Amino acid sequence: MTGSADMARRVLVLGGPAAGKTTFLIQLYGRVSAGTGKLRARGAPASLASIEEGFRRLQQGVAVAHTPHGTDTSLSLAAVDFDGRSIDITVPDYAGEDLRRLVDERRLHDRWRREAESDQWLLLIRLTRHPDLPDVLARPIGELARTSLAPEDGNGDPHALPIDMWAVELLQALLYTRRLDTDQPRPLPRLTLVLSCWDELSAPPGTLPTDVARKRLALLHSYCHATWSDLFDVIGLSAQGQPLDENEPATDYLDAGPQHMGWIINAAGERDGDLTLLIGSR
Ligand SMILES: Nc1nc2c(ncn2[C@@H]2O[C@H](COP(=O)(O)OP(=O)(O)OP(=O)(O)O)[C@@H](O)[C@H]2O)c(=O)[nH]1
Ligand SMILES: [Mg+2]
Repeated sequence: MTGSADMARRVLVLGGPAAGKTTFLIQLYGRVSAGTGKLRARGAPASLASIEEGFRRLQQGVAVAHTPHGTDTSLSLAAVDFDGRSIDITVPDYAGEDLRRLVDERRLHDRWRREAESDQWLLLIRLTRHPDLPDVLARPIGELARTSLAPEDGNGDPHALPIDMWAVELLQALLYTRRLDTDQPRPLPRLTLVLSCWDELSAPPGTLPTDVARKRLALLHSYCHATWSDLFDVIGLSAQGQPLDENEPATDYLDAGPQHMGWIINAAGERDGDLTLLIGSR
């Protein structure tokens, strides 16, 4: 990192298996390095070890690999924003299954206690990995838990929770640990619900991410809204901009480079190529 920063910002990216965490991290690094968005690099990152392999894969136009169980790394970026303020951003990477276990086992290891202290939480949910989420108000909870599992979501476990209930449990556990060991009330971290792999949703242009969340993740959306109020927002993300194969290189990627691929859908439903807007976004 270069010099001391005006602000250090720890960003916790939360997401289960294949939610798109690693791909987002790599693309965020690419955008910050390219220097075309809200946040620009002000020096080389201390280490690229956490994203090196995935970065090479995206350069070659192929999908990144699954992050192995037990991984505990983070990417640190030294950046500067539009107003010339220097910001150090630290984002961890880990295997989604490790986060899932946190809720299943109802135990917060030291690592997650540490992560819960972050300034901002980005909760990534990839809706296509989950079946159409049923009407929570009209059906009993037990029935929902049994019937709304995707095979890859529940890993065949009949007790696994549907994604919106799982996410509420996760947020509650992290908030609880954040309040431990302190007598002082702590401010809430900013919370962004990120609907990842938005390109898979085939949503018409102008669709508001918050409307999709309200409809498909009703329980989670109303919980976040009630708890976080104006510190909560919903953003769409397509870190890749399109599907990528694990072996067959995508020619657009080879031609343009990954730093020109991918976009967010902001709260107003507009597409924006600046992925750095997710950091400290409103
Ligand atoms: N269509 C589409 N696919 C994406 C996008 N982002 C990631 N993917 C794909 O989703 C899969 C999982 O992406 P990862 O970035 O490895 O997800 P992860 O959350 O790090 O997964 P784990 O490491 O297993 O926890 C990969 O096959 C990616 O190519 C996107 O924006 N659009
Ligand atoms: Mg990963």
